[in-house]
Amino acid sequence: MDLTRRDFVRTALATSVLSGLAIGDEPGKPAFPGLTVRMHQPRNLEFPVSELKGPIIPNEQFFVRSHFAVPQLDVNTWKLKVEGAIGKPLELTISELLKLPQKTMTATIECAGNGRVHLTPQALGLQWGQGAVGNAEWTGVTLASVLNAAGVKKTAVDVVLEGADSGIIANPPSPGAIPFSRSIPIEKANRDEVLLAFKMNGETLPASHGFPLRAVVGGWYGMASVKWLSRIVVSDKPYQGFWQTLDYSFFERRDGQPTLVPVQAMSPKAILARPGLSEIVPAGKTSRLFGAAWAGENAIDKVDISVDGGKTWAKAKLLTDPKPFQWVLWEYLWENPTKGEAAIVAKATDSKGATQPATRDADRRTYMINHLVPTAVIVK
Ligand SMILES: Nc1nc2c(c(=O)[nH]1)N[C@H]1C(S)=C(S)[C@@H](COP(=O)(O)O)O[C@H]1N2
Ligand SMILES: [Mo]
Repeated sequence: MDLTRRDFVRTALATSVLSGLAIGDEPGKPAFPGLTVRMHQPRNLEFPVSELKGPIIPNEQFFVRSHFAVPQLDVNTWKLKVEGAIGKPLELTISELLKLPQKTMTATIECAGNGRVHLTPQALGLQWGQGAVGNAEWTGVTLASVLNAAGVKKTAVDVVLEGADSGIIANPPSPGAIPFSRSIPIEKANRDEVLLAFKMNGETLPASHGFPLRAVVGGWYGMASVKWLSRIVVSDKPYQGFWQTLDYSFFERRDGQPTLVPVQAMSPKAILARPGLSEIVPAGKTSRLFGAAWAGENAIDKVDISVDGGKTWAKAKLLTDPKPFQWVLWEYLWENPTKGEAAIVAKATDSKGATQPATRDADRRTYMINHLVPTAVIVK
């Protein structure tokens, strides 16, 4: 079912009123019940993974990662500019975008810093636990269809996505106020898992998730999925913006030399939703271990579980169909646990055989955190 412009503006109004109410923090009253506050201004909120119920995370529970305050955009005057190495510069209104063929896609978005609290020594940056990740159904138009309308030149190598939000970053220092922006190489930009989305789980995109339009780059870490999209620049040179050089970059070894490259595709990873850290598990009974696993552009092949800190492994049961771009849910029935402390580890392997490393690779700096982390529980 396609969304018309009238529906869009109507639901958009309702959404902005609701989010307006949530902006002021009333003492003693959480503005976002059900999410863990990692930073108040700008708002950064984590999904408490123990609350995981089904494959789709409801909009109110989807983690929020924003570098600047939410820009207040009026959908009636908002336009998406398309410029650079193209035949014809465009300025698209929301009604023009809604006329392009619409597509709905389920995709997992994980922040590249998810799990940072597990790094030792402590790393700079938001101290995310396991919950800077979510899976939702996104509706929009493909970036390829917009690029097609603009007529991309043969010389194009990168597509820069720019948000309407901006500000000064202290560490590392930005050159004054800069907008949030990221690029996607032209090959990836033309793939149909790269959406410009105006709906999230069937509802108008909430303000904190990028209203009126955001990118959803299937299979990549969250920083590529630019929110509050305002401008697309097709570039004939590789883009070297702040958010993929000084920030969101890691060391790749080329000819033995560590070379900084932008963080892109998600690595395989499993998280344990239940039981939680230090939870008491009844001895001699059957306990259900439950969680999610994803592998970026690839599908999950299997999830292995260890209840002895990684010495022995057994296969978990996958509860949903493994597909690229979206997570699976899994469970494991732990029979007859014996009294004492136990360390649970969940390990994802993808369809290409890639899996999670036992130890942290320092070349990844403070991003792409998928080394195995045991969860200690008490059996009694
Ligand atoms: N314009 C803009 N887009 C952005 C960001 C931002 O700060 N500004 N944060 C990025 C990062 S780092 C992540 S992980 C995802 C988070 O998306 P969400 O807040 O909808 O969960 O948005 C990305 N898109
Ligand atoms: Mo992120």
